[in-house]
Amino acid sequence: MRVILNPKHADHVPPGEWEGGTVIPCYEAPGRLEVIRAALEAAGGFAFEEPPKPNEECVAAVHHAAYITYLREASAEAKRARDPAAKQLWPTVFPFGPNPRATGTRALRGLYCFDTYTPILPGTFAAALGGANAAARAADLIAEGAERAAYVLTRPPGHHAEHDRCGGYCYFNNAAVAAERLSKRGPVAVLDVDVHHGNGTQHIFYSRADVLTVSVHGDPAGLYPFFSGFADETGTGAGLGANLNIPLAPGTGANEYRPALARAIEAVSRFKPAFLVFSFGADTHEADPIGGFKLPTKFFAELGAKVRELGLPAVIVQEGGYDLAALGGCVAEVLKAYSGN
Ligand code: OKP
Ligand code: ZN
Repeated sequence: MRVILNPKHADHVPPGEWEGGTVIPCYEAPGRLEVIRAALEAAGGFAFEEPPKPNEECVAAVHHAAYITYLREASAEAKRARDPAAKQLWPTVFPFGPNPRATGTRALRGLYCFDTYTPILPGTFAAALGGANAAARAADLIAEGAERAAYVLTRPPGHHAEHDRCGGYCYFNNAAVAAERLSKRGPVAVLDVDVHHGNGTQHIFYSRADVLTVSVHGDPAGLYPFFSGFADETGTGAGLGANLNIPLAPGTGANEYRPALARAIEAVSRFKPAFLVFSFGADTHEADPIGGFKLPTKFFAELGAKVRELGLPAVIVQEGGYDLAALGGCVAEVLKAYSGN
């Protein structure tokens, strides 16, 4: 299987995340990508390549132009700063309402971000764009029929990033970039199995009838992102009925997960998509420090095999997964099963 790697991922190294009045260590770190890469190299059968040179066109297709400009300029501002504290841009004010009058940098930081886990650093724009470009490249390989499946090995993740807001460690929505590109050639289903609800992907396609979004995740009543991912969110306008959320209880293990996955796959299959975007997060693993689910490593082979049964050409996009000891093995199991070995 071809692996499209984000060459710029290590430009973005979060110093921590702002939680309840202090900065705590952040699990979303470059080592995540390194352990996945090492596991795939050890497994064999994977060919690594980088996307062509940076290009913003693919993100402009799913994100607000002013948001993209903000991310580019805020990263440049952080790069220019001399004071170490000014090299991390954190939101402090969150403008709300139908017509927020946000123009100055202070207000923009909160206008274009919905939490305090997602700082903008000197390399954030380049790293996020590298991931989006990797997703676009993978989508093109699938759209042209050059491959039946391609894997996007990237961080930071993307599925929480909305049309005009970053959040949940995510800046550009890589899965949405791939889905949008594929949707030019036929209907697309996005299946998101990260333990956290893919609110950004849902948000971007919420009124679209040609892109089905399905997410299986921890109940947002008790898990991040808290404000999105409930079962009654089913789409709007032309997209009504083209969004399915399957929230599961904390502590979900393989026995509870299996029927939920079957329901998700059945919904994808009924939609009769031409392409699949598989947002894969390994933070459902029993050892994950922030997930709260109890899936063992061997379940990930079953997961890959079930998704493969759909028989769809697929872009597989890396989302979360934070236990460095388990992460590589989970990804290898899913991808090996997806390629049928
Ligand atoms: C990103 B992805 C932990 C608080 C939660 C945000 C979680 C973002 C998850 N101290 N922080 O979906 O894996
Ligand atoms: Zn997650």
